Amino acid sequence: MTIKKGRFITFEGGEGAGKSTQIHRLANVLRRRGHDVLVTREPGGSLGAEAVRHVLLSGAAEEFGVRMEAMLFAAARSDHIEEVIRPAIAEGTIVLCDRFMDSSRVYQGMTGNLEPHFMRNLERIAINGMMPDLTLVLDLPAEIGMQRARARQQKDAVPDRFEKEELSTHEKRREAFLDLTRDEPDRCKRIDATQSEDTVALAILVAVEPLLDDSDAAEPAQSRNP
Ligand code: T5A
Repeated sequence: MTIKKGRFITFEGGEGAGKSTQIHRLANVLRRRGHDVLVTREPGGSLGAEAVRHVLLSGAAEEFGVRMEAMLFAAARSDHIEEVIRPAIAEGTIVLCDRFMDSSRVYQGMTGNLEPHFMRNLERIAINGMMPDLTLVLDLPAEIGMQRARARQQKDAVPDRFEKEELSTHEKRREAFLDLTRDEPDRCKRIDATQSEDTVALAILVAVEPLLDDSDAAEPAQSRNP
């Protein structure tokens, strides 16, 4: 009996960069190729973490400070990993996660000005060894991302806790994500998200392909169109 290899792929980037769109496209391609795929997201993805998601994105935790928010993101991440991600990977599933630890590094660490030492310790405890095999950083100017996010929102929807921040803050986050791709080039790949959805999907498939072992798949490849 061969043991299927689980994989852990995370999608990162600014608001409206196209992460959800591309995760679903990639999931469809991988499923057509016979892989077991789990699509999940942060903050959230498990019962406990979804409860914390509401507290964070509604802004209810904002008044308690960025340190408290960072700890809530970490608590949600720990629950998500132990309840959902680690068991799925152990079963040979390809887990695609919309945001993960790099969002904490950027949003709370970099633009939240929390001390690197504190952030590193929090990350180590939260992820408990569950490092992504690959992180795709969808990169585009913050202004375009915000426009896309606003266009998608329903007319009377209010921006969440993080969307409402200054454009200059979102630009700093873009730079911080790009720094990650330079600091950890083996794990983090930059994807030009200004391109059409189809072109971005193809670039993502090219980045993911080396991780895949189609002998793990249940059926032969049928379609390669992302
Ligand atoms: N956060 C999260 C932290 O601060 N710390 C953390 O540790 C974590 C995990 C999560 C918030 O929490 C913060 C970061 C975030 O602010 P969220 O609601 O989950 O918030 O939102 P986001 O992850 O930011 O996701 P968005 O929904 O804003 O954006 P996506 O998923 O990147 O974009 P998507 O796919 O929904 O696309 C947006 C629009 O653009 C169009 C789509 O059709 C859609 O309308 N689009 C394109 N248009 C043109 N060309 C393309 N190539 C396009 N691709 C998509």
